[in-house]
Formats: sequence, C-alpha cells, structure tokens
Amino acid sequence: MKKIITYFVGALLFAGTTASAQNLARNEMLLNAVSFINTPYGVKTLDMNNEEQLVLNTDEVDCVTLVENVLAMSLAEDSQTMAVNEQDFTRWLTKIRYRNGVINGYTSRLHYMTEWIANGINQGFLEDITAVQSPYTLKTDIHYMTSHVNDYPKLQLSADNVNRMKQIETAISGQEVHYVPKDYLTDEGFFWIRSGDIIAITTNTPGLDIAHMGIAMNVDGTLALLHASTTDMKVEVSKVSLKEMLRRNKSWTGVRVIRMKK
Ligand code: 2YP
Repeated sequence: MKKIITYFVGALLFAGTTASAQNLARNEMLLNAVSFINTPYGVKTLDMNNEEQLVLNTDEVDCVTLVENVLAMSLAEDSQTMAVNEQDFTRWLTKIRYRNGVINGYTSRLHYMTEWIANGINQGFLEDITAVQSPYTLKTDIHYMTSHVNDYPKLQLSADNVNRMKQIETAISGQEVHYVPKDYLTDEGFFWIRSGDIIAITTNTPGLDIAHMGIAMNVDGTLALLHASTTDMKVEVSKVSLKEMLRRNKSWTGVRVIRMKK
C-alpha cells in the first residue's frame, strides 16, 4: 500500500504542470514522508520509559516524531542503492533528537523545536531557508514546559529536571528567528518552498515557540502539509492549504521553513 502511494505521488510530481526542476531529482524527504501516510497518531511515545533512551517507533508517530523519522531515513538513505541501514538510521535519529547527539537524561532531548532546528544546523544536516528568504523576524520567549510542569511527568517527578529545563529555556529565549507571518503566506506558497521541506508553525501561546510541524507538499499547485494530525489521529496530507490551516487556528502565527542538508 505504501509503495502504491509513493508511485502515485511520484507520478503526480513528474506529470504535474507545477513540477519544478527540484522534483525531477529523487526527493527523499517527500517520498519517505509519503510512506508514512495513514500511520496512526501516537501520544507521548518518547515518554514511556523510566530512563531516557532512544525510542524507535515507526508504527505510531506524533508531529515531531514523524518529521524525525522521515529526516533520519532520508539522511541514512544510500543515494545509489536507496537502502537504509538500521545502524545509520539509529545514529541519525540520535543526532536529530538529542543535543549534540548525546543521550544524557530527559533534558538532553531537544524538546523545543527552536533548539531542535539550531542543533540540526550546528550539526550540519539542516538549513534555515526562512533565514535567507524572509525578512520578517520574531523574538523567542520560551518557558512553556516549566510553566506547565503538570503536563510533563518527567518534570513533575524531578526538581533537578525542572531546574535544568529552566536553564535551557533561558538559553534559547531572546533569539531572533526568521519566519513568514501567516498573513503573507499564500495558498500556493512561494517558489522557494519545496516539497519535502520541513515546516515549523510558530505560535502566540505564551512560552511556546512552535506549536506544530510537518512536511511541505505541492498538491496541484497548492502548498499543503503532510503531517501527523491530532484531529484525524493519523498521518495525512492536509485537505486544505497550509495557509488555510493557519487561517483557521488563532494561536498559529506563521511558519519557519527548514531543509535537509545532505
Ligand atoms: C514535543 O511537543 C515535546 C517534546 O517533549 C517531545 O511539548 C513540548 C514543548 N515538547 O519530545 C516531542 C515528541 O513527542 O513533542 C511537540 C508538540 O506537538 C505535538 C506532539 C503534535 O502536534 O503532534 C512540539 O512542540 C511541536 O509543537 C509543539 C507541541 N507541544 C505543545 O503544543 C505543548
């Protein structure tokens, strides 16, 4: 089933009038993302163990773990054979999910997407496209987790973790990041947003940086979002444009566009 969808979308991209030159090369991010369509949504899949450890779960995903799995597969994929070696996949997932690729307790996980993105750029496997293409900026003010300790069992149980998280939040606050405010986004997107790009949705929820994320996908000239949906509890391509998704959600303010660098 996954394969059929892959070929279908592949054919769409090749045949579509909107297909651009970038779609003619194998788009690992897009193809791997499409292979997750209909995967059930899994709640807090990374928080099931007592000790922090790398959780491998491609059977159920949330918005973050979908993007992490797709990115790890795409980075691990051999460009010639297209094979993904499990060891390479695990190594990449660790680099993506943990600060400097080191697993050392709950707070070593990159809980805030602002730091997740910065880590990927520092490690050399992500690039910030909005930083180059959009003049609009926002200033981060991050404290959501320590302001909602009751929503995070690992913080509820450990004052040490709360203190460490507070330090991290301070360190990643006050940063200027580029984004596209939602009023400027169009249903078609922009020429510089490619299918397979990572879309991180910014928010006005106090203390939070990013509220949702997914993969950009050009559907008949419309910029849609392939994402793990909490409404439909599965991975799907949005039925409306990304612009319309943002229009319908008062707390979503715009998007950051991030690209895999391989
Ligand atoms: C992250 O939440 C968690 C990580 O702890 C977790 O809640 C925060 C600040 N971080 O390791 C990671 C993977 O499970 O998820 C995400 C969450 O989105 C949910 C899971 C979703 O839409 O599927 C990221 O931060 C991305 O957007 C936000 C959102 N968290 C909240 O809205 C509080």
